[in-house]
Amino acid sequence: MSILAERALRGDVRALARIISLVENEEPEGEEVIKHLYPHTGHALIIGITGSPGAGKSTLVDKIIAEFRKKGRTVGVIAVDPSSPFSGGAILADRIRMQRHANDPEVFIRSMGTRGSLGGVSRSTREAVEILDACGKDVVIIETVGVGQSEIDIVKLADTVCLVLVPGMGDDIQIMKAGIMEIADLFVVNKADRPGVEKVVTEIKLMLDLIGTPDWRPPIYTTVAEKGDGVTELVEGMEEHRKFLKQSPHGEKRMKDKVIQEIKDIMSREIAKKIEHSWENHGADVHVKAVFEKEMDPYTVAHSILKNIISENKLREGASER
Ligand SMILES: Nc1nc2c(ncn2[C@@H]2O[C@H](COP(=O)(O)OP(=O)(O)OP(=O)(O)O)[C@@H](O)[C@H]2O)c(=O)[nH]1
Ligand SMILES: [Mg+2]
Repeated sequence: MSILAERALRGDVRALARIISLVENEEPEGEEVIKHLYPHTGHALIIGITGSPGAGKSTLVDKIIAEFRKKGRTVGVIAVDPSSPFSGGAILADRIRMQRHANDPEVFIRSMGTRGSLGGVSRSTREAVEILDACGKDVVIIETVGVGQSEIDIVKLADTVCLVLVPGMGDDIQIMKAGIMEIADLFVVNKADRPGVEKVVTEIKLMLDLIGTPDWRPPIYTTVAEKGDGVTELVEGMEEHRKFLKQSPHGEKRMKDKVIQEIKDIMSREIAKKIEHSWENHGADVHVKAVFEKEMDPYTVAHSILKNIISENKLREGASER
C-alpha cells in the first residue's frame, strides 16, 4: 500500500486519485496510506469557499485557480455537494465551470458526494485535503454550500474561510443566523455587477461590529467572478490571512484545535465501530427486550454494555502485552 503513497508523493496523478477514492469509500487501506502521507502535510494554503447556493462559488474558484497558477502555484480543489446523495447536477456544474483547468497537470479537481453519512462527509473531505497537501499542492480549495452544520464542519477544515454573499438576496440574513458569519475570515460580495452591493457590505460591517473581532477583522472584497474582477485582491487577502495565522498565537491555537478535532473524530469513529461490532456479543437483544417492555431503562443498559466493552478491551490488551 505504501507503494501507492510513494507514487502519489512523486506526483503520479492516478495514484492520487486512487487514494482519494480509497478514503471516500472508507476502505481500510485508506487509513494506512494516510499514515504514510501525514508527515508530508502542512505546507498547503487551505482555503474554504462557502456561501448560499448559486452565489458564484465555482465561478470564483475557477478564477482563483487561474490567479494562483499565474503565480506558479499548484492547486487542488475539492467540491463538496452535501445536498445530493448522488453525483448530481451541482457537481456537474462545478466541473463545467472549472473545465478549462482540466488539462493543466498542476491542477487537480475532485467532486465529492456525501452519501448522507454526516460524520463521513467531513472525514473523507479532511483526508482528501491531507492527501492533496502531502502530494505537494501549494493551494487546496474546498468548495461547499453553506447551508447547515455539517457544511460548517467541512469548512472548518480550512485555514482561511471565505464566505461568498451576493447583493439583494434575502437569505443573507439567514446565513448570518446559521452561525457561519462567525467562522468567516474573509467576506466576498460576488455579483458586484448587480445593484445593492453597498447595502450588503454595510450589513457585514455592522455584523462584524456586533460580534467583535479582537484578533483579525475579516476584510470584505467585492468581485464579479464571471469577469474575474476583484479576484487578484481577494487572493492577496488570502495570503495576508495566512501570514497573520503564521505570526499570531491565534493561528497556532487554531492549528492545534484542528489537530485535537481530528484525533477526537478518529476516536469517536473507533468507539462507534466497537459498539457496532460488540453489539451481538453483549446480549443486547435481551436488553432491548427488557427496555421495550419497560423493565429496564435505556440509560442503565447503555452504561452496562459500555462497561462490558471497556473491560473486554482491557482484557484483550492485557493478553497482548503478555
Ligand atoms: N451577474 C453575475 N453572475 C454571476 C457572477 N458569478 C457567477 N455568476 C453566475 O451565477 C450562477 C451560479 O454560479 P456558480 O459558480 O455555479 O455558483 P455556485 O455558488 O458554485 O453554485 P452551487 O455550487 O450550485 O451552490 C451562474 O449562472 C454564473 O454564471 C457574477 O459575478 N455576476
Ligand atoms: Mg458550485
